[in-house]
Amino acid sequence: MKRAVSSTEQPLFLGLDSSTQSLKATLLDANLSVMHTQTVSFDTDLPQFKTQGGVHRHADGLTVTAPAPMWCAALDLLLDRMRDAGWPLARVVALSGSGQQHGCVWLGRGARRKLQRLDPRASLADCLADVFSMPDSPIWMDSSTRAQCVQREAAMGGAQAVAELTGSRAYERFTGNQIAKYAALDPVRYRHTERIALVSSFVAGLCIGDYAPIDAADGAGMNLMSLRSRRWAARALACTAPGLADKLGAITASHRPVGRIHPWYVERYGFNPACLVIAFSGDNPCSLAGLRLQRPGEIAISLGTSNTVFGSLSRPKPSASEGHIFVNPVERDAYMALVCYKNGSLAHEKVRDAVAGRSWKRFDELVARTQPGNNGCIGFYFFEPEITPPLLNPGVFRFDASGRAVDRFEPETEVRALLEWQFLSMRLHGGHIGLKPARILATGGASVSPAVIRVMADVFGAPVSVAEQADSASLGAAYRAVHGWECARRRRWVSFASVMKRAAPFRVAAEPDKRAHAVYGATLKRFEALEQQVVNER
Ligand code: 5FX
Repeated sequence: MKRAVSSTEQPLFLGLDSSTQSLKATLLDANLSVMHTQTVSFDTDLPQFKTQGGVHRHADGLTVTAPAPMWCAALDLLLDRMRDAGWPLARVVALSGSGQQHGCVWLGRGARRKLQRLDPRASLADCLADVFSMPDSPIWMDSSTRAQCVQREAAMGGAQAVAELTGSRAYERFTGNQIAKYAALDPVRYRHTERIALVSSFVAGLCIGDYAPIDAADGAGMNLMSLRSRRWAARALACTAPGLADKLGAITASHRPVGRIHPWYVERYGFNPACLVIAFSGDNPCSLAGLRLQRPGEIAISLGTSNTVFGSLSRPKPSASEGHIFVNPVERDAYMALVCYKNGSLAHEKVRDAVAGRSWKRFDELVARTQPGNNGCIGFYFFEPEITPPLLNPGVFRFDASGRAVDRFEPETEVRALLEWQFLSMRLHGGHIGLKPARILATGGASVSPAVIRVMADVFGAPVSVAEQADSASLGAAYRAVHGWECARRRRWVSFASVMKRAAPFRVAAEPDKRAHAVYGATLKRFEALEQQVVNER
């Protein structure tokens, strides 16, 4: 099976996306066209891990974890499916990947040796069954570290100081606060932990059979890295846990190779032994690459398990009140600003199931029966503790045109209220951190709905294009594999834009309606005041 790619064969590029609910793969040809995709869904394909939506929600309502061994089993199954479907894996010259951000994987003493000595006769799940010092990995949906956030912010000089140092004030889900919690809970386990990886760097490590460095874009979501120097910040490490720098390993630029694929993949699946593994990054940085956001004023709205709104920035202004600044994974010396919502697609589905008989078609028909502005009705659908605005005590709140709280809306009012809430909130909070769109790129499951795209275009007053492949993180990971490979091949920095010239342009799916946009402009102040009222009351 071992052989190099011959000069007559086109090189191929692979992107992996270890997201909250699934592991996906995207295979690209040399013209950047998608040849194949493949998905493993954690709940249904790996029922032995008993996840719901890829996670375990704990009884306190705040702790959310995912079983780390599941990510190994998922990669085994994904590779089997790629091989069984006849993917030409021997032609893959570079691969990269994406991971849900902030979650961490704790690897015990001896884990590195086990990674290095993967045995091609056994699965990853079997080879690595006992490498985890903490098999339940805290993930981005967790909100259980308020105490650690307060304590670490105080130690670092306050929320604004932390935002300026790391790009965000201390957030419950950010890795540094999670490490502080679990290191204090069980110091012995912490001492016996050899490496703490992010989900992204962990899966990169599975590919190279070694510990892989954390890339600067995902590293910015930890409250541990200096945003400007792209190194671990001594002040942030000092108030987290002893000896942490050694356990975290190095930080690398996102376009850099972290190694070649481990022989395990060559023996077992026929990969090309020369296949380069480019640093893995977070799902949002990878989506930024997948949506090829390049010009100022281009913003992305990703409608996934989390909803996010983000865009590229050259001069970031980290704020203690909202949003995050991460490192841009595909532009040198640039940044990205992001606002994240926990109540994304699951909130959307809950409302659909309650009033539209579990049907997206029916949901869209109901939206079409109402007018922009929803006759003054506004709702807030916090089924889970929320990140933006920060709210630990969930609940659903509805207000009629006179601002009176009401218990229920008619089905058509309810569906529009859900969409208007999501996009008005993005316009409000994204605007506060400088995300003012001239053009929007939409991605994620709900972006296929014309009703969703219409409300989005009208709320923002900007044309919306829809990514053809809803999973922009896995596509972005594959694009980053191309970019990293080009930089490595030419031994110099190559601009991402020049590499992406070959990719097909996005088509505009909705132009904004001026009148509808004016209605939303007039609604925004009222929306902001009601949101504040809801937050104050919780
Ligand atoms: C971003 O800060 C988030 O927490 C989420 O979008 C996760 O990355 C979802 F995977």
